[in-house]
Amino acid sequence: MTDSRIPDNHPRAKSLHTREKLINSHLEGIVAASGLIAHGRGEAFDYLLGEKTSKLALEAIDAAAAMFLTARNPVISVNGNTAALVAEEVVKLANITGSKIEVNLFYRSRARELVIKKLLEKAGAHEIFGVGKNASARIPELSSERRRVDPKGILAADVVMVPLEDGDRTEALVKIGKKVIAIDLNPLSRTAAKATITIVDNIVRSMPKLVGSVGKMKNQGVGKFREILRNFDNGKNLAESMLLIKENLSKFAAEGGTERGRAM
Ligand code: PTJ
Repeated sequence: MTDSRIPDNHPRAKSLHTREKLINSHLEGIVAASGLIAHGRGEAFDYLLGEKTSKLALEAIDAAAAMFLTARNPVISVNGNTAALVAEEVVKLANITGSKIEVNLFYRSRARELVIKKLLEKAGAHEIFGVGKNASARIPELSSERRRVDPKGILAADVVMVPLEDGDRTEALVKIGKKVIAIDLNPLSRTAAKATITIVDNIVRSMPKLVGSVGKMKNQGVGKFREILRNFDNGKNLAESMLLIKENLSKFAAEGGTERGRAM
């Protein structure tokens, strides 16, 4: 474990605690070394997005909720970072949407599969797909370890949620007919561009909001879900997220560079 000396009144205490959680999870074998770098990239975009869930992200969250609620066989794909940061929310989302949970790793090892499975079970999950021999199917056109999927999980799914994904697999999943929901702070990433719905937000903020949105929407009719999905345009949402970054930069610059430096 790391030696936590983060004072509660530190202006970036929340972000430092998240980092510490990831570092500890890396030491426990949950998060890949590269997952720490991936988080740093995400943090950089979070700065530019103002470190809050935008109206655009809320629209994507509602569209994702509608997609879950119209899915026949939804699956939430979990990697190391997702497990470390939002294991409980993954289980809540799976329970409220009737989704399966599958472990799917870029840096796959038996030890990591098992430690992530254990973490998800501790968070309340009953059945975890994609572990060991169960990941016996292959996604065509993909050479990374992410090609290995569970025939009863991702392979059979109509909707797959892939938080913190690499672009290759998102593209491959879409090619084999899956609808893909991604969470990615980087609106410029290939994952963001290739997914059916991209939530441009920090997974730590957006997962509880997604659970809340499903809860609120759940009792509305399927007609309402379809209407939300018809009105959602992922390309437009991403383009507007890019413009939001531009507007934020203009606003930060107008506030004065040194003032900003104190706050972030
Ligand atoms: O656990 P494994 O073995 O499956 O490996 C997982 C990583 C994350 C290492 C692997 O999927 C990877 O290399 O991902 P990438 O290609 O670096 O992409 C990660 C994306 O997630 C980047 O575009 C980041 O901006 C984004 N990201 C990082 N942290 C967050 C995030 N998005 C939302 N919330 C975050 N907290």
